[in-house]
Amino acid sequence: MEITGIELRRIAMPLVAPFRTSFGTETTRDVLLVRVVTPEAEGWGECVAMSEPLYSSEYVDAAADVLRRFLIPALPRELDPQAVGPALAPFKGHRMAKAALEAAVLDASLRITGESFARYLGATRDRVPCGVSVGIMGSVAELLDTVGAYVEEGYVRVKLKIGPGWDVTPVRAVRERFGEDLLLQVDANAAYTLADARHLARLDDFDLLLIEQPLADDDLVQHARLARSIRTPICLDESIESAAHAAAISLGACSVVNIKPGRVGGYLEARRIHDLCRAHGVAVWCGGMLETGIGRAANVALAALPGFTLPGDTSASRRYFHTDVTPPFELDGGHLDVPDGPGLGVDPVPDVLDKVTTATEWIRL
Ligand code: NPQ
Ligand code: MG
Repeated sequence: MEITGIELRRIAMPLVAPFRTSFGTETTRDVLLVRVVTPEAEGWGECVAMSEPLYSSEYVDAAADVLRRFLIPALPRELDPQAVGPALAPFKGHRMAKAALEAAVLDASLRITGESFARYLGATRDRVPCGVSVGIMGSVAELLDTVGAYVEEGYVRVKLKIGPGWDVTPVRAVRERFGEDLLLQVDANAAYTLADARHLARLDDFDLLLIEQPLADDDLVQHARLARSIRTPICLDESIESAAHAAAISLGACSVVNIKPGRVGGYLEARRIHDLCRAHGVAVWCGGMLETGIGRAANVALAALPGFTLPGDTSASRRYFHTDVTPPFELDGGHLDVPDGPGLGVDPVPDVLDKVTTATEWIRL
């Protein structure tokens, strides 16, 4: 099956509430969608880069540029998901752009063969338990209200975004209000240095599942040192960009890995990291990048693999958006159903998609 052409579509999705992390505040999700068209089916991929290079070096305009200038021209005309990674490998980095293109090829291919993402990736469950990521708030009272509402909705695990000046106090307050049975973890998005080790050790009192990315992306050696001076397990996010990086585990830099398909260059690399970690008895969970229903569908499929033993940031659509571009993902007893239709198993709703689209570009192959 030959690819006819590829559409790059920019959409602007207003968030239900501003999302504040240690690196900034977002009010609108600026998303690049990739649509691969063939005579028999089309496939969708979502690029998770942010509009600014604050989480990683990637950003949406750069992703669109590298896709149109280098990645799409290098793509084999024949629709073959396994061939995408090798064809794009000569181009360094730009993993989020590569992941979106590979996902779109994979979706088109699976829609033709009738297989779901979940089945193709090797999922062993038909629903996944869901966690929620809670931004930095203006006050502890506001945080407790927000967490309370998510717990009411059924989320089985809560992750608090932390940073210098917003760490021990909010974590203690949430632990005291919601009790020791609440599965609780924190995410610093690289906001600390090893000089903060004694301060971070104060979080040991709160029985956290893990602390995610306390130090800078490239501070693997310091993460290994920090791991020896705090009891809370360290989970890496930003630091792990490939299966090769996941070998950081063997350095003692972390004992848990957050897998985000975009960050590591695609769902196939994500599966390789899963397999590696599983073989070493290292827990993994599926991260989130405020995806629309398109990226969310694929993440939920990935999270259904057997090594994903911790709840992911695979929240319901309404956590982020009043109106999703697909039929909304909704929590049922703290779980999301894994789509089982061909490919992603969900389709964008044309009217909604048109309303949020800010630009489209057609690239003929
Ligand atoms: C994380 N995500 O695990 C990220 C980072 C993050 C769900 O906590 C716009 C787009 C804003 C992507 C803010 C969660 C974002 C973003 C934070 C990703 O580190
Ligand atoms: Mg993170």
